[in-house]
Amino acid sequence: MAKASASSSGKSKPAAAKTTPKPDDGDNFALRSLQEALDKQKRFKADNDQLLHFYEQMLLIRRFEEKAGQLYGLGLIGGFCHLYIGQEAVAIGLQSALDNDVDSVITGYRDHGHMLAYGIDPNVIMAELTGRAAGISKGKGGSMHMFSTEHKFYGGHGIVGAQVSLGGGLAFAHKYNEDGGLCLAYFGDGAANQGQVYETMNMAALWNLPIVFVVENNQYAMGTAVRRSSAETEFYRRGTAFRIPGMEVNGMDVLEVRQAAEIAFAHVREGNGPVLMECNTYRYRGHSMSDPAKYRTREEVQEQREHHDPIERVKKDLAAVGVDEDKLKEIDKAIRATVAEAADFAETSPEPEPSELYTDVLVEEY
Ligand SMILES: Cc1ncc(C[n+]2csc(CCOP(=O)(O)OP(=O)(O)O)c2C)c(N)n1
Ligand SMILES: [Mg+2]
Repeated sequence: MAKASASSSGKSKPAAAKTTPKPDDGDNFALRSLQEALDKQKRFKADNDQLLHFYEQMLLIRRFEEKAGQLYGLGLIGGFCHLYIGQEAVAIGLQSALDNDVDSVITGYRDHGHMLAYGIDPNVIMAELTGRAAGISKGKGGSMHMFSTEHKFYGGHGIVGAQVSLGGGLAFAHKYNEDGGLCLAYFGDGAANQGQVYETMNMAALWNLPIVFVVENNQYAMGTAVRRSSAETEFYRRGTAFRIPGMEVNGMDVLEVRQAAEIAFAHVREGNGPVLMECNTYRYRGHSMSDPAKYRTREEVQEQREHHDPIERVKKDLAAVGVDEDKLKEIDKAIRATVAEAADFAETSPEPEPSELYTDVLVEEY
């Protein structure tokens, strides 16, 4: 009755205005405080040596991946192979801010760059790609399943989104063991729609775990563009339901990524619980080597390469502080030689013995 009379009078207020509580300013501030800190100073103040090191590391990933693409084309790499070209600034910006004595990292199958960011020998990474005994996973993991527990790098996972829950476990271990470390858990924009990601966020926030969730938003999940798959494309907002502060970062600028890492890691290390960081980036190559990439135009890729390339950007920064072009060429030459040597090693070193089929299957012997 009341409803009918209200509508007939034409004076009813919209339902949302009556029921939506005002956001709490305190909570709101806490969820945006890291973004505000980043907005105040967007780029890390690197000295010339640090800048050169970022350049060198990103270029190593680029050249390594180009070579891996060639070896794949020659049939020397079997199975899947997902290249990281275009996304280099994300792994380098973040991992350069880690404390490698205590912090852990976990990611999906697009993992070569994250391994190289540790300074792990390119020979053993390339040898893993070609399935050789000298590979970092003894040639039995391949492109998607690389591990280095020595560096606290826990893979290399082929199941989309699974690494996020495992990352929650790593963060739990940091807290339980009181080792002062944090876990950096990377996942893609596609993985961000997996249910287990949010179960992990809930538990991580509830238990105040030291974890930084990083969405590497490269705009596509296989052939599906973000806007076709995701109702909320601003991934940094997705922690709001769990009171996890979000940060939106230009993943094509290594200095911005590094600055965001400084802010996020300090927050986590102070015992404030998880952070969700979205790094906006772009993959230049197909999803994997077998992707014909018909879901986007050449012009779109070209636009990113020409105007947003992370390596070109750092080159401009280096030029601005007076680093000579010849010096950069020299570095490129040395990197090409390192990568050529890694490819030779990966082609010529022996395959695992057949008996290796029966090892590393179970943790213990039964
Ligand atoms: C649970 C699961 N579902 C589906 C797949 C198949 N798959 C492999 S990669 C991928 C897309 C993931 O995209 P995104 O998370 O954006 O990561 P990106 O490849 O862009 O780095 C899919 C659906 C899978 N490996 N695991
Ligand atoms: Mg993606």
